[in-house]
Amino acid sequence: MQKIEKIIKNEKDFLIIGHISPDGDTIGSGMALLLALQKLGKSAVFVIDGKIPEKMSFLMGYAKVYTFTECPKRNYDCVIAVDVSDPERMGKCKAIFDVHQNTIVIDHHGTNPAFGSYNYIRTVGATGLLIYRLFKQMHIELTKEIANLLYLAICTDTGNFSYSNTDAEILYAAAELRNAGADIPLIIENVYQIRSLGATRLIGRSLEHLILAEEGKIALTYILQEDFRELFALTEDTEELINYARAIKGVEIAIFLRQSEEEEFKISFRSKNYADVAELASEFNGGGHKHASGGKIHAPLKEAISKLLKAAAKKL
Ligand SMILES: [Mn+2]
Repeated sequence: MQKIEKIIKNEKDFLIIGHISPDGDTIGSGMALLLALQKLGKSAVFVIDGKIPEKMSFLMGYAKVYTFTECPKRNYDCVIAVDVSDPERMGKCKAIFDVHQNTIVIDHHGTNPAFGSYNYIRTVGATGLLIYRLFKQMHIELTKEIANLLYLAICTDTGNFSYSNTDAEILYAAAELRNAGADIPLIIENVYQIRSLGATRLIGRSLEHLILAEEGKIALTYILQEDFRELFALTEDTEELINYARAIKGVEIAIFLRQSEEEEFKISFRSKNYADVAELASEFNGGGHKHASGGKIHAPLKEAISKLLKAAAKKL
């Protein structure tokens, strides 16, 4: 971290890259870092190859998040990837990262191959906590804006402080962010308590598709492209669907498939107690954490389901 601190102090022009299918952690961490760098008198740009979820747009007034196409293509002094578990997760922005000599990776995924010139990788609850540590180390003031962004980052990646990654340090950080002005009711209302009509309808559809296997220890569900069209729902509306499968009593592994093309599915995995779904995801072009991971599969629906159920059964 000291080397990273030095680079941040010395360099002047930064590009921050978040991950595709952006979540609260990558958005909150990246934007907090952006504001901090600007406060230090640096110039900085934050880019994500992907759409900011509607429910997080309430914090987007603080600064601009560039799309890949809009992103100013200049010779940055340093490129920083936040919450990016592997280079592919940068989408089109990977091309910018790849050709740069001075790169930093700040991330909390255990499967991260440490692909930066400098890497600050610790398996903690959220990348937001690593950014928080960095700010403490550098005596960067937690403004109300930064507090809101880091709170968003850590609360979303800990399931609003309910997953097993919720440790004392992250709770202390949350307390300090609250002290610094984090508007918890505003954040929770937007992120957890308002649901679009499309997302509400998708819950019903995904439960109609529910499949249980291995005596109820595996639950699988899916949403097809036609479901999105029929229910006027968006890709981002699927995010919490896997939780309904995971919540079923007796389920250890939950699997959710989202059809991205005719014979292609994005997969989410969750486990409750002992199953390692990071390992499971690595068999399906993906990775992540022990209890939450993702991947993809290229196959017709029926074949995808049977392959997934078979592979998941081995992790029980
Ligand atoms: Mn994260």
